[in-house]
Amino acid sequence: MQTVLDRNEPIYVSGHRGLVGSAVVRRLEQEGFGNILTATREEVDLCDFRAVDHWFAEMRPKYVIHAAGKVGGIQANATFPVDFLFDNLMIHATVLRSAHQHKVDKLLYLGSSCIYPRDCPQPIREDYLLTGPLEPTNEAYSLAKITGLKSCQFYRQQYGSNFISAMPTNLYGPKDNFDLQGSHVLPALIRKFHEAKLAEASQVTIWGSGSPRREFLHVDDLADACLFLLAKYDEEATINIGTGQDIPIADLAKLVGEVVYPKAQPVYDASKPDGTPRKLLDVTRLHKLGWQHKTKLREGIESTYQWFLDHYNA
Ligand code: GFB
Repeated sequence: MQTVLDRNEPIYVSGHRGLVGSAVVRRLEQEGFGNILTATREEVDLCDFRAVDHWFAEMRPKYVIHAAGKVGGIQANATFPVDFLFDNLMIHATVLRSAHQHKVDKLLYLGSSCIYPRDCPQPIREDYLLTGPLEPTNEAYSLAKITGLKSCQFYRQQYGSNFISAMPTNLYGPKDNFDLQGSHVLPALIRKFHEAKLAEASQVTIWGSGSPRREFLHVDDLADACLFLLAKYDEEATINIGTGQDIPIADLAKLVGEVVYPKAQPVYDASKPDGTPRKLLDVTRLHKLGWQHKTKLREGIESTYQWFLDHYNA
């Protein structure tokens, strides 16, 4: 079945200022959607049921792409589990409840590849969910995102809501978080090599051993996949979104160094956690539906570094 998306109907993108939300808004504008609804945290606190319900009653979105969430890298997740659990639980509980009560036609909820068990077989298929223990460094965030995924399935079972969920792999791109304490690895390495260039430093410190492998999808590709799924996917099962290729952190560091500042050599800080050894997504189902990513990793790093230079006065 295909949902014929009416570009004139109101479509709400939560988290529109963030890495994912801003990419989704850019894509919707490119596609000619003329009624994109967004709300700042000051306009509506997504952790406040009454505020969200009042906003939905007033704005009456027909579609929702739910990209809002409290996100962060391995260190932020390991340091603030209460915040990552509570904020993300509330953010999807309020939005899904109001989406149901105010008869949203279709909602797409975005999770994360960290929902899967730490040591499950690779590449990770969607049906590996809840088959083993989670990675401790991001267990709180993962539990919150798993309940979001399951909530979409329960609304479908109990009320027939067309709420779908997708699990993206690690993302990067414009409007990423470049703060060295809270960010993910790719933007952190861009900033670290950039600062090494400014200081003419000979080394850049990489956390952990460099042996974990990660898969990286450019956020513009994710936004394209979101529109694709909003139009073409109506199933209860969650669906992975990724590139199907991963890279050791050590090779990522070399690649970022080549793009930003080849003179600095990576050195490894073993006191920092490695986190999940690997979390490569199986994207067979998405490929069978007809979607493929476009942005190659090196191109994506180059364009993200250019965005960083144009927008981030580090
Ligand atoms: O991207 P990252 O912070 O999160 O770390 P995860 C990925 C790998 O990069 C880890 C290493 O093995 C880090 O030790 N790394 C090396 C660094 N240098 C750095 C650095 O300077 N900064 C950072 N941040 N990492 C996240 C979850 O896990 O994945 C989130 O915590 C979310 O909840 C996200 O699911 C997609 O990929 O390990």
